[in-house]
Amino acid sequence: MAIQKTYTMIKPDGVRNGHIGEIVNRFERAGLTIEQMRLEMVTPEQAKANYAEHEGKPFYEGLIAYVTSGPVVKMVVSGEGAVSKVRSLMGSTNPAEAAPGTIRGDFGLSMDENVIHGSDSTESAEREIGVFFG
Ligand code: IDP
Ligand code: MG
Repeated sequence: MAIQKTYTMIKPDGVRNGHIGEIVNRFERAGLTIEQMRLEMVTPEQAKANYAEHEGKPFYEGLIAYVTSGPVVKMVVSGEGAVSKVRSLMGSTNPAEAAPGTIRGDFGLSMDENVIHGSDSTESAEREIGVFFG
């Protein structure tokens, strides 16, 4: 598999609950490289662009409100198969179903407060890196 770049973001609950160091550590231990990293708010424009595929779904408005509610850590991460590697480290979307040892399985609280976002394809990664890092 080729070297890829992906976009990943520690959501407001992950920052608030003190999981930044642990998550960055897991990425580095998995052989991934942190290329860019910023602690800051998500703007409403960034939130809508990132979650455009979910517009109109019942949870969409809550998701936008949540992800803009407090500081996040925005990252570009690279490495061999980085897109799927980050998704594996994250675990399933619903923390109740995420395996122990995954970030969501270990730290996730609910569908909204599920700690982390990660691009789901190389196409999404390219788009999301553009949204968050210009
Ligand atoms: P992902 O974050 O694992 O890629 P997506 O299906 O892309 O999952 O959904 C984006 C985010 O929207 C999820 O991380 C979660 O916070 C929220 N979400 C997804 N589905 C639901 C739902 O059915 N109820 C509430 N929130 C949801
Ligand atoms: Mg997704």
